[in-house]
Amino acid sequence: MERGKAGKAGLNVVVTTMVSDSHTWNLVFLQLLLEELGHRVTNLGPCVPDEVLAAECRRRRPDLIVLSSVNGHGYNDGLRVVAGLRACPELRGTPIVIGGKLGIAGAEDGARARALLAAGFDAVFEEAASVDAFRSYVRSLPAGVLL
Ligand code: B12
Repeated sequence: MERGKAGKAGLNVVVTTMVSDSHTWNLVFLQLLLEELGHRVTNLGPCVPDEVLAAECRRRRPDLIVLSSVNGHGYNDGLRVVAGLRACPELRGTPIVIGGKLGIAGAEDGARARALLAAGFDAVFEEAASVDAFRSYVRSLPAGVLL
């Protein structure tokens, strides 16, 4: 689904989950949140295979890639997927973030987030409480604040 309500300013954002995850409302939530902030969102939907995700991002060259996962496999899926995205020369400098319910034991002590950052993510947002931090992160990106 692609919804282009925003004007020329703002970010082009790809919102997606990963191949193992069939949850959908997390993606709808993120799409609406980003559109409310004035950005243009391409929502790739659930269960996106790694190669489709990389191909879509290479083709669209978004300003931001947002991965969401809530099924408990997000940590492992994220480590694998970000390595694939960062291996594409066009996506080496693209902001890529991940969030949701990334494991099966809550947000833990930060070790999971540190490992995801080390693997190539620019930011990690665990659980619903991180939505405000995500909003601030988006506003901190060039063209992330609309005039
Ligand atoms: C509906 C649902 C399903 C439906 C999904 C239907 C669909 N088309 O979406 C079905 C029945 C298919 C399903 C299946 C499964 N589910 Co389910 N599901 C749910 C449920 C009840 C609601 C999810 C939902 O729609 N929430 C509404 C959205 C808006 O909220 P959200 O997803 O939590 O996202 C919020 C935050 O997490 C956050 N967020 C999410 N992503 C991101 C990203 C960023 C960047 C940021 C900032 C924030 C953020 O923002 C959102 C708004 O606050 C939850 C339990 C619950 N009450 O949350 C379990 C739940 C997510 N499911 C769970 C599990 C285990 C499964 C299954 C593995 C069950 C099974 N054994 O088969 C399968 C997995 C299927 C798969 N391949 O992924 C677990 C995950 C456990 C974990 N992570 O610790 C949960 C938490 C239930 C539980 N308590 O155990 N599920």
